[in-house]
Amino acid sequence: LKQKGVTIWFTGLSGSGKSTISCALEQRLLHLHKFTYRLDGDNIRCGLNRDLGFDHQSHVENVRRIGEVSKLFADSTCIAITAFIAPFQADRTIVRELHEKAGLGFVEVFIDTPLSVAEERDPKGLYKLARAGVIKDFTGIDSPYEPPEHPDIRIKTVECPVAEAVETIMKYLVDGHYI
Ligand code: GGZ
Repeated sequence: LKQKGVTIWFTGLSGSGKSTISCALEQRLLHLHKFTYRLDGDNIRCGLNRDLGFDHQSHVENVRRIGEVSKLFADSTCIAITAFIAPFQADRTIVRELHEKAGLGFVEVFIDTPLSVAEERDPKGLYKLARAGVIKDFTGIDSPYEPPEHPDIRIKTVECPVAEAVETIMKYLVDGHYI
């Protein structure tokens, strides 16, 4: 007997809404008594990945480690939710293949918010610092973000409220028998 878990992999710019939507999804799943765990900057970049910065190689290694950890959570039958920028397509593809080879679900959710909107929101004031040159290698400003061309789910936050985004993801998970 083998139960299967799944990783729900959010990707998008800083300030795109990954944290907000992934937290709301986690709450929805927890209220349904689902075994769920969310990986984000607070519990990963402060611990396991505290040796990593934001240069190209650090983004690659950050995503590689998060991919391996989320796979372990999914392997334990958990619904793993990850909320990181994960800027490079090649690295996201590697993580998908890692899951698929292990027979685990992988659902890529692109939080599709234009840079202009994310920069306007600037919840932590980081875009302002990046524009001023105080923060270097900031994703979207002087470091690239490669949007997924074929995400499993695309959420356009400009036209889609948080509750609706959560329902879209829930429907995908139920219809695909992930949960
Ligand atoms: C991008 C940075 C940077 C630079 C600090 N570039 O909006 P936030 O603040 O809370 O999320 C961003 C977070 C990015 O970390 P991730 O682990 O998600 O990135 S990645 O998957 O790309 O490796 C941002 C903050 O850290 N931050 N400096 N230079 N984001």
